Amino acid sequence: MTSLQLKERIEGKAYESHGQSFYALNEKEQFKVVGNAVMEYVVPKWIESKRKFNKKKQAYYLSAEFLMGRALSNNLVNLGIDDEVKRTLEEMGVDYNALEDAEDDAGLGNGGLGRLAACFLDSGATLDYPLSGYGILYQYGIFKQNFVNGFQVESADPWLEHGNPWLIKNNNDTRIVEFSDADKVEAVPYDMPIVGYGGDTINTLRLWKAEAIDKFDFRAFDEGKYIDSVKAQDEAETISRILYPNDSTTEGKKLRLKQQYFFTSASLQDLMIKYKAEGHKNFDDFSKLHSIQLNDTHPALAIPELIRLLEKEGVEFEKAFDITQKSMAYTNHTLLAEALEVWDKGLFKSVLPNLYPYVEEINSRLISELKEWQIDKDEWNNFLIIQNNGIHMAFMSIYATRAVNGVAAIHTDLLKTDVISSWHKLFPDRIVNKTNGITQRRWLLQSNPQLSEMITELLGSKEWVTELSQLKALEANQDDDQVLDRFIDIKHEKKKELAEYIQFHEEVNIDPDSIFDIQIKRLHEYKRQLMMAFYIGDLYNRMKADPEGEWTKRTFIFGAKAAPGYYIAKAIIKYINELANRVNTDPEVNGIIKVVFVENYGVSYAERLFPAADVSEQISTAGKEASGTGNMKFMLNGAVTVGTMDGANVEIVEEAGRENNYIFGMEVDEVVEKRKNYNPVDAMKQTEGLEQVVESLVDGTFHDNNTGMFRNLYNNLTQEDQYFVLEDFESYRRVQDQIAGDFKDQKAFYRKGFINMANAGKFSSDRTVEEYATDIWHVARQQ
Ligand code: 26Y
Repeated sequence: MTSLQLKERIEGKAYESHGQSFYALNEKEQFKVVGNAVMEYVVPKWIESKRKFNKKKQAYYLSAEFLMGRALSNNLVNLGIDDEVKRTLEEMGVDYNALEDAEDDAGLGNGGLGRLAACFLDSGATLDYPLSGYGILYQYGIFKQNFVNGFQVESADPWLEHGNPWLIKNNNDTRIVEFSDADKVEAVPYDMPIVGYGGDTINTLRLWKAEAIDKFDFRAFDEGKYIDSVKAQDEAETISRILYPNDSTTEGKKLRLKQQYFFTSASLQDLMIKYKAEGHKNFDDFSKLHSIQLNDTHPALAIPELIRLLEKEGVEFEKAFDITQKSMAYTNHTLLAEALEVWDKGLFKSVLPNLYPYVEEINSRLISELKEWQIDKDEWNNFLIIQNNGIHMAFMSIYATRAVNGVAAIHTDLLKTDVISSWHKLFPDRIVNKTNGITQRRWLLQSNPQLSEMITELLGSKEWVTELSQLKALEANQDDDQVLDRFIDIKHEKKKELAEYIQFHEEVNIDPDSIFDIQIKRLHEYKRQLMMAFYIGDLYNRMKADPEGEWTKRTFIFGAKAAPGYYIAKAIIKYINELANRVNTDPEVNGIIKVVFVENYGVSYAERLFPAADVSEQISTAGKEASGTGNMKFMLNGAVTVGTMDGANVEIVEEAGRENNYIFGMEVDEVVEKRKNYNPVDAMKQTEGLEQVVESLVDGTFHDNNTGMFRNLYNNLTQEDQYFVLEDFESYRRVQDQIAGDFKDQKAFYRKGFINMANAGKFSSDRTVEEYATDIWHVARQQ
């Protein structure tokens, strides 16, 4: 395609879709038109990909969340037409960066679990694996976050408002989902192309939108009941209206249950209809052609649903169970007991009366096996799917799938030895580890072109883009002054870019010469944003006491959304904003330290933050963070980690060396030991300066606008401190102070970051997907 052809295509699209000249359109419209032009390029390859995977075994990633972010640059880069398109747009007088910024993020996820799904799709397509995604087309993605007086305020995210060029509605594949005999809706699929790097494979993310079967009630309209006439449509659409902005804590919400059933049932019907259309006379080969990965238990209703659908096709229960078990695998993403999904039995029966009997049958099958294996009755509550009026989705998922995996080595070990150890004894081969990963295409190639270019030059090839382990060869350059200087210059440039962005969006002026110390992730007590805030509070107090001291310049950056109903998390946001306000307006310190809490942290903001980081904060209480994936994005961009021995941090330091990172705090066994006998007030009083910081919550230093929030936070800490913020504070402060010292020798400091980058190879999602494909899915690449 020549640049003239592309120009004509873009101009033609504008006439067609807007009845206007391309040049008269606003940025959002221009983005859409360019997206449409790119789709013309995508579609033929997409059809070709579908053809090459036809009749081959395929993997299906069922997930309630796909945190995709933007697609324009990703698609252009992966298609290899980014230079060409940018040049053409430039010739047309279009500012590409503005166009890129006009795309709304596809924010169909809360955090790590949703972003992991997106990275996996990118890797699957890049590696030419037949991997499709199945999820929900939420009308509203993760809420938008604003700060008003330092408080988080949420608003809706109407990401589809201006249309979306990447979604193709496929009416022919509409399925009917039956909640009960009287409650049925249509599931209408919208397909998004997943363009692999190199453009050889284009896979599909199929997102279901709920609609009424009878969209308009003529009778009601005739009778003048206008609202009633569209009531059915409105009710049906509610099912795919909004992503639950909740991570970790489950709330027995009827609508969430409906969402889960809605997309799993539609997806399975989809697979079965296609299977039958291929001419299979029975379902004997179903599990040989399908691997269904359950992304946590959110799609676990797929288990009884597949059995139900198979029985409807005449397959008897035992056989259906066998096919289901052979087809499915389950990924666990949490160690927090409160995050394991348990549905109220009454609620379940009322929403899904036709499905419930199958859950009972699965449970009965389990009981007969427990008897057969002579498991002591006292132990049964470690297994029973139905118990105490609850339906345990994790138990069902372990029992009725082929493989269960954790997402980092330490997490998988804790699953085996603690959380589900009884199951591990029963099925010693079922639980396996698949350490998470991230796609280097988005998190380095696109978001950090400067560093990418340097890497390509040093390695003499661009192969690292699909073979990240090649970064290891960069270790040979770790003592090369010129290389380190250039690495430092690039980091500085990314910090300058971020500083400009933050100046514009947050109206805070930050200094690119200071250490950029960044914590970005969902807000949760176990992730301990509060501990970093306490460090800043303590540092502030020390600086005030010694204003003439030699203090290192530092910028502390936070980005986090709190679940709207998570009161303590919201109190922490308010506290950090108050602290930021104090520090940033105090002329005695604000030339040295700054604190910024960026508003509305999401994928696109993340793409600016990771490349600009010097220090990555991964400070969860040991044993609580399953893996983390932000930690890997920082590492890949050459930051050092200040972290606990938790999640994938363990493997990060295993790869890059403990000496190149800042590890602190209690380890898992110490946490277990400490919990037996912990007095938070003692811990606070024994740590110099800590009491003053904690007291500042309630002694009038900071104000919570009389909400009582800070008192609550204070009580929480001093009475329980279940995540050991006060206990770990001293060792955290020690490494943080050490960083301030180490930064004075820039070369030595950035050398550590460089070594981290060189050792990030393991954390490519290409490696992870390869492991899933070989060990669990048994699917083959098709070039
Ligand atoms: C049940 C519902 C309320 C719910 C919704 C979302 C529960 C959990 C979640 C999301 C969980 C999540 O994002 N977990 C994270 O998964 C990452 C990918 O494996 C891990 O890296 C990270 O440690 C874990 O917290």
